[in-house]
Amino acid sequence: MPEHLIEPHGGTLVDLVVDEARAAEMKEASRDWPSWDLTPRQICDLEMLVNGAFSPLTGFMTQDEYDGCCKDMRLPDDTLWPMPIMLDIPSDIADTLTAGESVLALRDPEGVMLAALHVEDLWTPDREKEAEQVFGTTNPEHPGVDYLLNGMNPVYVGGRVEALQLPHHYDYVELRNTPAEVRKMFAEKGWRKVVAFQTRNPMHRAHQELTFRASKELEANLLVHPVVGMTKPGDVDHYTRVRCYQAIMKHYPHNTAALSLLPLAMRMGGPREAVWHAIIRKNHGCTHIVVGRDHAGPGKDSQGNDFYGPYDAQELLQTHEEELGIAMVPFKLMVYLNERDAYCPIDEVPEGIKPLMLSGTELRDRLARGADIPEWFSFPDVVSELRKSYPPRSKQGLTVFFTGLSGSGKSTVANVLLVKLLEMGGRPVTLLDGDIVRKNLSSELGFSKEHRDLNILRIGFVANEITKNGGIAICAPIAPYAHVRKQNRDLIGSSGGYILVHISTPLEVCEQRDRKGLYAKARSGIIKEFTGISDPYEEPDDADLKIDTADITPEEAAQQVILHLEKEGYIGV
Ligand code: PPS
Repeated sequence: MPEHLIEPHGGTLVDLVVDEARAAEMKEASRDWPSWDLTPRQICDLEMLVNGAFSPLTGFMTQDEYDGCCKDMRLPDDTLWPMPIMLDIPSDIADTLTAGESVLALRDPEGVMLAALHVEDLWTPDREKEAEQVFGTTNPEHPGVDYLLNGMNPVYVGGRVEALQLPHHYDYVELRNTPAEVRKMFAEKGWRKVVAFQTRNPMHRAHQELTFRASKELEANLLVHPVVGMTKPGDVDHYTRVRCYQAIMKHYPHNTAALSLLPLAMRMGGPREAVWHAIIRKNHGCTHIVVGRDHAGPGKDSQGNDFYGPYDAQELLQTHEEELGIAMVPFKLMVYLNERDAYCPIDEVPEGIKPLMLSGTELRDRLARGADIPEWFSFPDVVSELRKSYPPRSKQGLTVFFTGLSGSGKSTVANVLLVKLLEMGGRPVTLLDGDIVRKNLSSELGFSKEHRDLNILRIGFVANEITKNGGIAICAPIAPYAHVRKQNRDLIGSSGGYILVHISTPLEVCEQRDRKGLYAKARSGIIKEFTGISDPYEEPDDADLKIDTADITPEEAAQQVILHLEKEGYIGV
């Protein structure tokens, strides 16, 4: 793109924060306004609107703006804007509003009023159509489509926004800069040409090589501009990533590169999202933006097919860069050449040389095993940050969740396991036995399905906290229902290890043992809703281990669990 078309330090910036007098007036008037507590994604969108990152937008889209944006990426005045920015609300809140009259107070989750929305439009969108137009698919395996179809409220409300304040952040405050602050920083540093690097992943050597190469080729400074709002579900958390970015910044020459965090909620919209990212970076005063392979890609569908072609984003942005006044720096995948100890774009690999790469899956696997991560792939200070957040399995927290009938031997085996793990040491161990939980955490609950589910979810909540913080939780309730066991697995599995042990001792054996005399009472009807007798037990089909204690000792059963944990890497030397 010709240099003269690039506008250094961006164009006009929107600022939606009102002055003190207007703020006082709004606070007074808000007593009569209906309120809406913003969702995490809406808070991100609001922040980007208010601080001017979404310039020229001055509020949430009206239907006209939305229709044009979805259809052909244009606002009614023909301005290019590729991503719909709407406020979605439930019908009961929408029913309290009148278009052209109402003002809606927008509040954070604690109820603090951040802004007012002057309601200009209210409508129920056709979200399948929106998905097709914006994302090119209605397949909910696309995370942007999933959020749109399954995570949003049914009514959209559009109109001008007036803000009292920006959403407050307590983390990395010095790195969270508004577009105006970023432009000011560039001006103070004398940076006229700045290339932005958008990322939602930890940065390794390939990223450093790519960005350094881009800056050198353009003779431009570099803004490392990672997204810390919402990214793709399952991504590395932003605390870990920011520590990695801080580490990598030391690997650029002094005074050539800066780091700033962007509170954007990504949609993983590939090509359209690349255009959106470029507008946002232009608003931050950048003159160039790096767009690599599969920019803002949503991953593959369950058939293994990509939603977009690897270079679709580059192609779409290329057609609009002149109009936008920010130049795209297209980059191919960077690979390592061992023979030359150097990185190069994949299409420039000399014949006969086999390039080296490490996939994200391979990296995660190596972290989980505590295996070596080669220096050609990542800087040791970045790897050390990742290792702190992703310790090997033998140092991760985990939950061993026993399920089985009353009298099946759960508690006894769980107690032996507790002792064996305490003998081994290394991690704190907590036993959440069924009976004990019912005396404390769930003392007011009975045995209806509703109460049993609540009991199991409470146990899951506590076990998750223990697991998240690196401890071992041993749980031993009956947990007769598969769907809540599954909910616990999903929750805890994202914090550490989760092992489901089905103590499958047959009902006849449990009843014969009848250590507490409960089966006799259940048979004679004194105890109602008794699991296995007058209440269901759904056998797990997802158990990691199945142990029948009819013919083995509790010590032998506990050993089976320990050997399984060792096999899975949760116990190591
Ligand atoms: S559940 O279904 O998971 O919430 O049950 P749990 O919290 O593990 O509680 C089971 C223990 O409570 C005693 N008990 C009963 N069990 C099943 N059904 C009924 N109706 C019932 N009433 C009391 C029983 O002692 C269970 O302990 P365990 O250790 O399983 O024998």
